Amino acid sequence: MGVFNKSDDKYMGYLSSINKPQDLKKLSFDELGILAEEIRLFLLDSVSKTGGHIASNLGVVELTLALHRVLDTPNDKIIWDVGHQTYVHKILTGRKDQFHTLRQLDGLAGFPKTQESAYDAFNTGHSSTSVSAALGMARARDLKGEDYAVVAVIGDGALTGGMALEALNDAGISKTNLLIILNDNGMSIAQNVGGLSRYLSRIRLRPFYYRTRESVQSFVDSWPKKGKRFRSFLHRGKSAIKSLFVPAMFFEDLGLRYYGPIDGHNIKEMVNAFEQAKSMKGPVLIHVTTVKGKGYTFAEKKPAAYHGIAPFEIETGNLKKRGAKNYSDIFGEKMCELALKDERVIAITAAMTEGTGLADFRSLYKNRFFDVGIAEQHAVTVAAGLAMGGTKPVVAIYSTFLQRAYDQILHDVALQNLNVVFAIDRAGVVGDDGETHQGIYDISFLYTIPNLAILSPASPNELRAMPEYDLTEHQGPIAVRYPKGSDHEFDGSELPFEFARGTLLKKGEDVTLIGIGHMTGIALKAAELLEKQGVSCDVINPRTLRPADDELILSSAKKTGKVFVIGDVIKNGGFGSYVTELINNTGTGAPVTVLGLPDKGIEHGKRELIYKKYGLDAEGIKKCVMGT
Ligand SMILES: Cc1ncc(C[n+]2csc(CCOP(=O)(O)OP(=O)(O)O)c2C)c(N)n1
Repeated sequence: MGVFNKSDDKYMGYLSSINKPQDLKKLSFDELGILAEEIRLFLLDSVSKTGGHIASNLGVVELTLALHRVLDTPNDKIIWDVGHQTYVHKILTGRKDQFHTLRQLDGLAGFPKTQESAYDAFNTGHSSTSVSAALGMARARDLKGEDYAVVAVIGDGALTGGMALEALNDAGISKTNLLIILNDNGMSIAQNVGGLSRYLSRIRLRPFYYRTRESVQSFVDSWPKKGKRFRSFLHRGKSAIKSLFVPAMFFEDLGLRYYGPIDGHNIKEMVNAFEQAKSMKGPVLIHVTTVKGKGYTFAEKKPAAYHGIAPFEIETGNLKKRGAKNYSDIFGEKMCELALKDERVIAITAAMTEGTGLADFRSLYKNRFFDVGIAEQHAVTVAAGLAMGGTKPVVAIYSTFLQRAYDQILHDVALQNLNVVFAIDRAGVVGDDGETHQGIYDISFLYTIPNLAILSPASPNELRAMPEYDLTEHQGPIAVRYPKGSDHEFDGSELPFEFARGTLLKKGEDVTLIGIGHMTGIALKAAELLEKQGVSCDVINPRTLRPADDELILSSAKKTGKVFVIGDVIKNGGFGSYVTELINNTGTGAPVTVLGLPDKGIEHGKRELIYKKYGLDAEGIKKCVMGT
């Protein structure tokens, strides 16, 4: 299918009359098919302006229509795994008119939010949680004697996360009524990986319809049940026959009824299957196959590039603005350089090759690159094993997803003081993706982990020296955390990197400003504003947050008598707390103010607007220092 013609408004008829899911029940299957095309146009028109997860949403248009056609939401509950594919659901559940505000401050969130709509049954953002949440909700329903359907929609990518398998293991023996829709497009963000993914591809190639399963089941069930040896022989025979005809024995053997694969772009077929499943007892898994990016040529051809995308031109598929070289690019370049010099250097990603800048590394060093799937915990312990085996592993994970692997960092890496490098991308406020994706907790939780050093560059260029130090000189685990994008107010790369040494970027008498990572540049800007008010500032770039440059911090605190630690991270328990304790314990007497984010979820919106809202822009810092 080609690029849609935006001016073709013959398609806008049905969508304008859909304000709630019940409105879908009036439409025929043909009309639903036309509505699906209208929704695609609407999605493209809107997401090309706001940016967002276009490819996954184009892929689930028919699936979402079929679900809402069959279910009685919000009484029935849908839990969307990751939740990046809920745009169609939002459009159908009364949020069409606000859709242009998607991912903007005070606008619609890019993920399900129970606070936003009664139709959003559970908040998601991190992968592989849907089956657990759905099972819990189904159990609560049963215990309370209530009656509604609970449905988890999980992608094949999300199925590679350990939690999803833990949940299937539990759901299989649960006997509770639970519907799991496996939305299989063969893709995670990029091509899906691993044995489970290969297993699903094999099933996709054997498209037996769900009716076959029923007939095979009743056929084998009709066999006689007498005699012990005969029974055991029959049991083996039944399994063999079933495995010939029922494609997904894995799910069946876990205790789930499996139906599929079903064409996830055929509304009628899905509606029939969902209706049957709704009336069944026990946990049921329906496997639907979809095409990521469906209907928009560019996204179908390059689904990874259109997974999460900045504003783009519909006609060409090109981004409206190309950014400068960002932190992830520089990290990726540096990794390639270091791998060339030392063949022990290994890169590990948990399904984020492109996002973490490792695509070139993957091409150049295939044998030393591991995409482990959406499995952050496993990624970290694999790294521990690789370090134990004498290689030099670097695990690149977004700050927010590293939360998953807290115990693996502590138990498997840090307590054994292994040489594992953690490249923590998207640290700090991430902006559009919002609450579930903010990288604002890492310093605080990493500060509790023994033996772990933490670095934080103030600019993309300042990052250059850090992986080199980590891989050639450092002994023990080390994390380098850096933000999204390329924005920075100050370069700093000309100052050579020295472990555990900060740099004094500006000398003053009245106050000390310490900026964490790229907040250093914003602190410098605040210092300029403060100079105009007659307040002169020491500005420190700490670079190593742990072990910190105590000497530099204390000497400045003694001189100015007033310290401000500024970070786009939560205030509690991190570097700000460390500096406060340091100064208190050494009797310097300088009051320390920590400027950061409050102890609550931080919403979505452009990063600058979030900074402004929480007083973390230069003006906000100036005001805080002046006490105005
Ligand atoms: C714990 C965690 N790690 C990484 C991600 C980033 N991420 C978002 S969507 C996605 C791929 C999901 O693939 P799939 O479930 O198949 O959904 P699709 O987009 O293909 O529909 C990844 C890796 C995440 N959301 N959560």
